Amino acid sequence: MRLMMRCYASRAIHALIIGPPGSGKGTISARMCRDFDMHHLSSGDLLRSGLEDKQNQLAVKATEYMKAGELVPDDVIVPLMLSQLKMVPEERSWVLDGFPRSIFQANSLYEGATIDTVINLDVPFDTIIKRLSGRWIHMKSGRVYNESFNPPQRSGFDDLTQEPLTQREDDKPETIQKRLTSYLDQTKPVIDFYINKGLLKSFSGNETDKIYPWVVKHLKNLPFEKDLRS
Ligand code: G5P
Ligand code: MG
Repeated sequence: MRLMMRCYASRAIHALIIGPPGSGKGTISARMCRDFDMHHLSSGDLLRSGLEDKQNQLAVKATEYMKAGELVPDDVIVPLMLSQLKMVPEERSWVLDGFPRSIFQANSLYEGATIDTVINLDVPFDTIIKRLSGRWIHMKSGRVYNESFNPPQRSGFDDLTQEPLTQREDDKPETIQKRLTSYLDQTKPVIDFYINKGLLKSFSGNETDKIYPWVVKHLKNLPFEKDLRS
């Protein structure tokens, strides 16, 4: 199945995945990377990996915002993400997870890159709140687990490295609430931005396993792939 999906694409796919905290952006991006051979760039993972280096000034500046469940300022995140994107080889497909999250970020990205599609995950907030309390992550790689949905093979340890898993500081109930509020205030307008550009595709539901096959179908039917098949 994986090989078949790869040869549908006549050129690299440039996709964004947006949605509220805990909507499954990381989980679905990982599956897209597996099935479509894409490069995954997650703004949250990049910021968290920088936090391990206490000399990293950017990470130091970002920490307080992340802990508080607020968005990191645009002047920090935009240069970080655009510079990371420039490092991806031109022929490579990519998915940007968690960026952009403000109209300023969306405009900056629109000027700096071509986007083929924007996948919007529309998952109810009560579902999200239940999921996040059971989330465990492998900090270095960004691999995500969940106690009920996709548990690690050995409880508390990463499947590939066998290193210990941790819980995110911003997954505390009070911080989750703040993240949801900042999503409504700052990130929801980004949906209208991409509707106006004709790029948005929304997927609604409670279960990633039901949403993902629709995402696959959508990616396989992007216009440039149809051209290849005709
Ligand atoms: P992040 O790291 O981008 P959020 O808040 O956008 O954080 P998060 O929490 O990473 O998003 P997600 O990636 O959408 O969530 O979801 P996920 O990790 O795949 O799934 C959540 C949990 O549900 C997991 O345990 C998963 O296994 C489970 N799950 C998935 N599907 C199902 C299912 O069907 N059923 C069940 N039962 N479980 C399921 O950003 C963090 C912070 O960084 C800063 C901000 O401070 C932000 O708060 N930041 C930015 N600031 C400014 N601008 C930006 N662009 C920024 N990007 C990051
Ligand atoms: Mg994530």
